[in-house]
Parts: sequence; C-alpha cells; structure tokens
Amino acid sequence: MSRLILILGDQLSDTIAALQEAEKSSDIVVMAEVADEASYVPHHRKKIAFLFAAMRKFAKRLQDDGWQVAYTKLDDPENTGSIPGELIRRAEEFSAREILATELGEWRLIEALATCPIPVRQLEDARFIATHAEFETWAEGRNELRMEWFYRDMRRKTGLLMEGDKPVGEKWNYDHENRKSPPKSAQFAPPLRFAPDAITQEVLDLVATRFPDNFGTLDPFWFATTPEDARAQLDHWVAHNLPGFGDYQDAMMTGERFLNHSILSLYLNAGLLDPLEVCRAVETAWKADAAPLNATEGFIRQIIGWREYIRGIYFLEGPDYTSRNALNHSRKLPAFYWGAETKMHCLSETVAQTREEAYAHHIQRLMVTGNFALLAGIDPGEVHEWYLAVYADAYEWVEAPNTIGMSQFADGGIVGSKPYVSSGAYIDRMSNYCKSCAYKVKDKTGPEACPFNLLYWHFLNRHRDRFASNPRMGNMYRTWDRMDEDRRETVLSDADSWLKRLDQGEVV
Ligand code: FAD
Ligand code: DLZ
Ligand code: SF4
Repeated sequence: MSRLILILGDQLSDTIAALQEAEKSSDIVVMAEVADEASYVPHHRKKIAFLFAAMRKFAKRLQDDGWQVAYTKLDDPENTGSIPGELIRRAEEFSAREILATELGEWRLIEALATCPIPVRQLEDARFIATHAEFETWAEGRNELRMEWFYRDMRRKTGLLMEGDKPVGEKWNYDHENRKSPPKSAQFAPPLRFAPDAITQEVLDLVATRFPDNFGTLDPFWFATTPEDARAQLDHWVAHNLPGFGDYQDAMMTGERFLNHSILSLYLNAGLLDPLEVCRAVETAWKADAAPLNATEGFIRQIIGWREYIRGIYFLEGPDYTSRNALNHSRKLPAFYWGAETKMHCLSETVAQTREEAYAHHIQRLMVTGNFALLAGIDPGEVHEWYLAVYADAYEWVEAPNTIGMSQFADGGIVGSKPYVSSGAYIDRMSNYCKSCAYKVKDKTGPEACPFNLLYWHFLNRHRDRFASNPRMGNMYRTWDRMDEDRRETVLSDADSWLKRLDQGEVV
C-alpha cells in the first residue's frame, strides 16, 4: 500500500521529515502549484515565480534520485486548486490510504488539512532548532517572553560561539556595537544574480500570464532556485559582507538596497538552506579570523535567536494571533504601500525597492513602513496582509509575529516590551533618505514638517493611558509634557490635518 508524502512550497529540503520517513520504492511524493496558495494574499509576482521554479527543480531532483513524484502544475486542467483537493485526487489515483506530512507553517492550512478525509500523519519540522515542546517549556510561567533569554538557551543547545557553558568573548550579545550610521562611500558586494534557466523562464511566463495585476515586477529575476545556488550566495556573502554585517545592520541608503545584508531569508524559509548549516559557515569564518565577533554573533543571533523565537511565538499564541488589534487601529492602508505616489522619500524608496526586489531589510520593514503604519494608526490586519504578500521570504509563521507583534504592537506587548516608534530623527540618523525628501526632517510643525515628527507625538498622546507608565517610555512623555501647551496643540492639529489629507487620498 503506497502512502502520499506531501511536500509544500516552503519544504524544499532533502532532509525534510516526511521524506526521511518515506519509502522510495512504494510512496508517492505529492507536490502541487495551486490557486489557493497562490492567492490567499496577492503575493508579489517574484515570490510566486521563485517558489514555483524552486518547487519544479526540487521535484526533478527527487525524480532523478528515483522517487515517484506526482507534481501538479498550476495550469494542469485536472488541478483542483487546493492542497487538500490535490491530496484527495492523488489518493484516488494511487489508492493511497495515508498521508505523511511535515507540520505546516500556517494555521489556515493546518485547519484545511484537518478536514481532509484521508488520515494525515504530521511530523515535527526538524529544520528548526527548538521543538514546540521546548519553546512551550521555556515560555511557561514567564511574565515576559524576551528573546534574549531564549537565545542563550539556543546557544547552549547548538554550542555555537560557546566555550563550555560560557559565551565566547564572555558576552552573549554585541548589539551595542552594531548600530553605525551609513558609511560615506559604498563598500558592499551585491548579492549573486542567477540568470533564469529554461525551467525558471517557463515559470516566469506562467506567472506573467496568470498574475498580470499582482504587485511587483518580474524582471530582472535573479533569485537562486536550487540549494547549490543558494549555498553559493551564502559563501559569497560570508566572504564579502559578513565582516561588516554588524556595523551597518541598521543603516539605510538611497540606491543601496542590500548593504551588508545576507539576502538568505527567502532561501532559508523555502528550505533551500539549512539554518544550522548557515550558522556553522559563519562561525567557521570567525574561527578563521575572516569575520569579527560582533558581526558573527549578530548574525547567529538573528537565526537561532530571532527566527526561532518568532516561530515559537506564532505557534504558542494560536490561530487568532493575526486578528489581534490591541491599540484599536482602523485606518486603511494607504495606496502608496502599493506604489502610489508619496512625498515621503523614505517610504517611496522602500516601496519602490520592495516592488522591484520583493525584498527590504529589517530596519526598512520595521522603522519605515512599519513605523509609519503604527504612527498613523493603520489597521494591523491590513498591514499584516501587505507584509505577507510583498516579500519573497514571507510565510505566516515568520511574518505575523514580526508584523502584528514586533512592528504594530497589536499583540499588546508579547513580542516587544514597547512599541517601535520613532520620529524622523531616527530615520535621518540611520539613512541618507531625508536629504532627498520634500519634507524637512528638522521641522517639527508647519507645512513642510516631516510627517513622522507630527505623528510620533500624535501616537504617544492618543495612547497615553496605555504607555505613560511604561518605564521604557517615561522619557518620551516627559519630553512631551515639557513642551509648552501652544506647541503641543500645534503639533496635534498639524498631525490631524495631515492625516485628514491622507484619508482624502491627497498625495502626501
Ligand atoms: P539579514 O539581515 O541578513 O539577517 C539574517 C537572517 O536572520 C535572515 O535571513 C533571517 O532568516 C533571520 N532574521 C533576522 N531577523 C529576523 C526576524 N525578526 N524574524 C525572523 N528571522 C529573522 N523575515 C522573514 O524571513 N519573513 C518575513 O515574512 C518577515 N517579515 C517581517 C515583517 C516585519 C514587519 C519585520 C519588521 C521583519 C520581518 N522579517 C521577516 C524579519 C527580517 O526583516 C527579515 O528576516 C530580513 O530582512 C531578511 O533579510 P536578510 O536575509 O537579508 O536578513
Ligand atoms: C506561498 C506559496 C505559494 C505562492 N504557492 C504555493 C503552491 O502553489 N503550492 C505549495 O505547496 N505552496 C505554496 N506556497 C507556500 C505555502 O503557502 C506554505 O507552504 C504555507 O503557507 C505554509 O507555510
Ligand atoms: Fe522620511 Fe521624514 Fe526623512 Fe522625509 S524627512 S525621508 S518623510 S523621515
């Protein structure tokens, strides 16, 4: 009796649990490009093309290795349009009575699969360092789920950057060395660009035809779509950009889209790279004196700390997490998030890059698009759907805690102890955006005042009841309270009129 082995678009790893347990001689691997997955949000066209090309190449590798793979292309006339539909169809075709799956990364799909009439056995996803049970045990009984404490456990568990039970260099975290402003001259090696082969080109044509109105340009398409090419990007980045990773991790520069960032998240999340393998490559470079400790620790923390912690939160908090709205924000997402004109250079630059690359780095996501949405009181559900759609690395398990939690404070403070809000001064310090902006970052009120300056105080003022007693925000409220009353009134009325113009659809 054959079984079906389900492999999803973000499970493209040779070591994925369901394949490890499968019998090559009798089981059938099921992979499917389906309308449901391609449309639960209006994904960026590069994201769809990346996944379909990587899926097709993964299926071919398995076939070349002797597996029987039932692969459904999007335009197959028999395609039922959903993962459960494809499983039912393939179960009939192959008389299969059981499905073996690796646990899925989204509650929506977990719930859909639960309705499948054929028994599904789900295996834990061993690509992650912490199991669900470990995260639950760590979280149990704690008042605050701070990443830093969890991260230390992951260092101990993996042995990365450890000397016995002590961190190398005697410090766990070198973040305070990682916040330099952008350098005067560029010194970054751009990510490797992989020319589309015949399989990728066929997918690009398909996506161009089937998703003509989705956000995002398809050309040039340069993502890696195989583990070998993803590994080449890792090696290239370690050799050229890892040494400066820590220093400029928070910097933003007009025209410099990637800086020292690794551009590995899309490969990690789809399964083309293994997180531990990536961390070991980085640790090896440090051991060979090819990278400083602040960069090495900073990067490893992102993967075994943040990435694992964020996943733990998603599964701990449950299916209602994405609908949380602790601050009761309800404004509609402005059209400039989808490319309409705005006079705010930081936003137009970040969105233009997002449209062309399906990529923006962490500080652009957190302190430009995220910061603006939070200050302006945008509905966090709409913000969440935008992030889930526009980035090539976005799957709900990783996107939602970053957006709903870290960026929008809509979970009421589970991921962050205070909201990530800033005035224009932060963006000015960490970028060169303000130099090319129609607004003046130094203006706090008046027609040319940077909107971040106005909205920052507006946000603090309207959420005073919630945040004034937060010890990490006391200084902000003291500064606000020290301003004379006329000035505070002017700030608030300028912010209200700016928001009114935004709501009326003016170019702001
Ligand atoms: P680098 O800067 O080179 O970092 C190295 C790696 O660390 C990344 O590849 C990633 O795997 C990991 N990492 C770093 N920070 C985080 C984090 N906060 N959460 C999880 N992993 C992290 N990341 C995603 O992978 N998918 C998302 O959908 C996603 N949505 C986000 C939404 C918002 C609002 C914010 C603020 C952040 C989001 N992030 C998301 C986290 C982070 O922005 C990206 O992981 C990072 O920008 C990817 O680029 P990179 O590979 O060049 O990362
Ligand atoms: C994101 C995505 C897209 C666009 N298309 C598919 C698809 O056609 N088939 C598939 O198996 N997976 C796809 N994915 C990834 C899934 O949405 C992802 O596996 C779930 O959201 C769980 O993380
Ligand atoms: Fe952004 Fe304000 Fe700077 Fe303009 S002045 S780029 S709106 S922070």
